[in-house]
Amino acid sequence: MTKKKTSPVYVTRPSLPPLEELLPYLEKIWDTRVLTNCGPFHQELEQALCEYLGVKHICLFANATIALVTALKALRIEGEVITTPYSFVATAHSLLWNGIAPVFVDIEPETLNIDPAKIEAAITPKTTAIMPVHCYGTPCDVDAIQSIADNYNLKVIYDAAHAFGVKSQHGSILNYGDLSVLSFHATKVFNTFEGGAIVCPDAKTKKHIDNLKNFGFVNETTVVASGINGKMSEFNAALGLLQLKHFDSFIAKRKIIDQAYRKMLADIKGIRCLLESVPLENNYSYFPILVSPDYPLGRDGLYDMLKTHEIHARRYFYPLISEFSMYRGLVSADQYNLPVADVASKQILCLPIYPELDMVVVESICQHIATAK
Ligand code: T4K
Repeated sequence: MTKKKTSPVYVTRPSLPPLEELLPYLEKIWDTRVLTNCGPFHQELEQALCEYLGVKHICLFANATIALVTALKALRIEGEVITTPYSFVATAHSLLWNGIAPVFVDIEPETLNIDPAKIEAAITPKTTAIMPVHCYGTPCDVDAIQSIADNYNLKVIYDAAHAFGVKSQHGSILNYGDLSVLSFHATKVFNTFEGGAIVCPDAKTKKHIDNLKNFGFVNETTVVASGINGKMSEFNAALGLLQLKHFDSFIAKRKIIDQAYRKMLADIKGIRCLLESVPLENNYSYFPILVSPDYPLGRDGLYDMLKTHEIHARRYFYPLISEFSMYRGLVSADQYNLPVADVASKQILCLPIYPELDMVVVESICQHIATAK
């Protein structure tokens, strides 16, 4: 028997269904010649996702970034929006694309999500919304955020790019706020190669968003808004239908890896796994650890050392969004305003996790971490 090749190891690898299962879907597309513009697979996937995720309405998109931009447009958000600096840059970029000023608020040390206790102080007469992120799929403090939003009449748009399938005891985490945005990018737990979606609470909002993602057309000759082309193609939608069939098994495998890491990393000085979050159903999308200065190599030393073994961990999210040149000048981007995020970004390391990751590799990663000097 040939030895299975286990390197290089990346932070993630996309899960894919068996290729032969895709062929009947492709045959259908070739037969009908319906390639895009909200065809049958697109409609079928929207329906299937509503049922699977336990949400009322969903609008598929070409990717999450366009979906975030469109979500803000759909709710006519303007002025200032409170958000987290500890995220992928697309979160804040979606605000700039709408001419909105981001206002960064620090994060909680345990969840690394926006700290609700610090939101109120950042509200000004120009504030119109809050855009929190369920970072790594860990739910934000949705009740605290909603209560602030209600008090100040603000909208809440969740960047839920990491939160596919996450459920609390009250059901899907995607049902909180005014809108939630998902990513189906290749690096996400549920992928359609590229893709994304907006989860919305009512049919009227869905219709409005569907118009916006199709240039603003409502019929052949009428354009009612300055929309964009954000549509998901039939190929991506067909792939999504197939991925959904395998999704539960992908998550079960991720859970085993998550638990193995927790066990093997438990007693290593200077290494802290983020708290196991408490939702009823987790998605194990990332495996973040915090590497404190008393770890012999420090965070960057560990990152480099793993690389020499062809293990490509990633520093999600370093640098903070607030450190990029287009945000650096904002008052709220000042490091003194964001002490918890600053420390987290300097200590964070996301270890490889994906369904096909061999347990032998997980063991060797932990061994490298444990024996570093
Ligand atoms: N909001 C949040 C909170 C997000 O995290 C993201 C995306 C968004 C919004 C925007 O969603 P989309 O518009 O993308 O739908 C990656 C992803 O490109 C990005 O989607 C993701 N967040 C972010 C956290 O990570 P990179 O630059 O780290 O990706 P890359 O290409 O270095 O990939 C990481 C590893 O994954 C590679 O080393 C190997 C593996 N990989 C990657 C791709 C693309 C594969 O094996 N196959 C692949 O096709 O940003």
